Amino acid sequence: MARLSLSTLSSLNKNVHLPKYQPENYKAGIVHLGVGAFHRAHQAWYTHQVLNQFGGDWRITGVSLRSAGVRDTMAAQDCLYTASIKGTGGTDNHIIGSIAKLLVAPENPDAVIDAIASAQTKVVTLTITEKGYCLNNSSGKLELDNKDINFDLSNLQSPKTGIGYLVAAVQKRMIANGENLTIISCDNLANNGAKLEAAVMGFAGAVDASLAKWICEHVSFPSTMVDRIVPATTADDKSDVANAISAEDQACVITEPFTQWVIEEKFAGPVPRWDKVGATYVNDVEPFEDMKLRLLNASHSTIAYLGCLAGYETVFETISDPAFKALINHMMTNELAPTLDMPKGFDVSGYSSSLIERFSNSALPHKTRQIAMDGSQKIPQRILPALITQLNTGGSIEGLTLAVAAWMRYIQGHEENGDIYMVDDPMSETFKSDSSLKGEEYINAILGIEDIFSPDLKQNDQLIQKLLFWHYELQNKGAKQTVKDHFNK
Ligand code: CS2
Repeated sequence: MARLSLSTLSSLNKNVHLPKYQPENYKAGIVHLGVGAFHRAHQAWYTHQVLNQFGGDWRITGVSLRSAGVRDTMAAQDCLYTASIKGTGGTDNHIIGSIAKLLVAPENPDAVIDAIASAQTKVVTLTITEKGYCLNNSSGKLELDNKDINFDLSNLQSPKTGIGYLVAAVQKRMIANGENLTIISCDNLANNGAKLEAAVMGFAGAVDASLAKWICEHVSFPSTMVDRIVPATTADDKSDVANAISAEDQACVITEPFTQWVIEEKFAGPVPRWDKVGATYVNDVEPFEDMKLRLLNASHSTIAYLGCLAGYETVFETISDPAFKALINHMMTNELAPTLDMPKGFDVSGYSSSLIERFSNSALPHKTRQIAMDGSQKIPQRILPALITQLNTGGSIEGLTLAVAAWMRYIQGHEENGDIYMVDDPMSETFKSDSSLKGEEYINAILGIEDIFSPDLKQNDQLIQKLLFWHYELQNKGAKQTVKDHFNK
């Protein structure tokens, strides 16, 4: 079977949606750091829709910060790939042409710095995951003693981190052309724009005060809320896509019909008309970001940890268990929604029901283990803010504490039947050193990790007692029975 490429586009299956533009007619105007599946199904999807409707020099130069895998795969198919959209009503395949080329940072750091510095680039977008920001959890400042940041500060010509690249490139831009730049974080962090700005300013301040001043005046960091469920692509997905489009595609992404992008309207220069193709520009993203992190991502992480312990492989399988569905409904209604402050008239309960429907999409197997990774970075974003509010206001904390206890149990690295698995988390070594502790000692040790929990939480007796209760329930009965006994109303 031929490989998907510009020259095979015309021979694809008739029902495939092709780009309505000639990709090679448009230049790049965006640089994206972190060209994983999420980017290809989200920001690159929106930009593709802009090109479909309006054209323009808005294609994307994608940057892989570590490995050459995505570049090698995509270069072999002229950077084209399929977004395969799977709903319960069937699958729709779209060929996306918005990515112009890919760079692999360690191979050629100058090319990445030059691409961002170039006056042709108006916008930089990022999906570098929570851990890519290198911020201290309690001070909110850049961790200058983080080993990669430390390396970058003395090796600005060939940095390792996304933050190092941004500062090196913006410095070059300031000298080369002085053009404004909009840098958009697309990671699942509350106030992601402000966080990115804090990281960049922290780094720039350590390099040169006049650079920090220039950034204040010429670079903007809008906050965003990004949403689309994108499971990791499997070999079966690739073969389904090949059959559906009649060409081999090693870079395809599988996603759901739903997609949302809310962007703070704080642009330093031109941006694509993403708002004409489904994105929303608003003055204040925070309520939307909080809503998505707390209702979607907190539920996702709860499903991931309890689902993994219960032996459920996918979100769909987990939510199909009535007791788990009851737990998630209870959390959304009684523990998460009450902590939100949404614009008047916004239908939070409609949003929650639509999430249950999205989790129940049987056509999209989303692995609980995929969501379970990096919990040390996700729990503080997704679960703790609502938990703290509920503790302060005397609200229900049953589900939230069960979620935290399940995560604490998950990071011990063994199944309920004793089988060992790898805990994929930047703090896995810390967890390992605590994993032999028992009961209250274990709970206190994990609660004492200040990179995750603020110090007052480990003094909170109500919290400790609840976590301990769930810890013993999970240990004695297992996750399935625990959820059944307490939530199957
Ligand atoms: C998921 C998210 O892997 C995870 O942690 O919770 O990637 C989730 O699918 C997206 O945020 C949905 O927009």
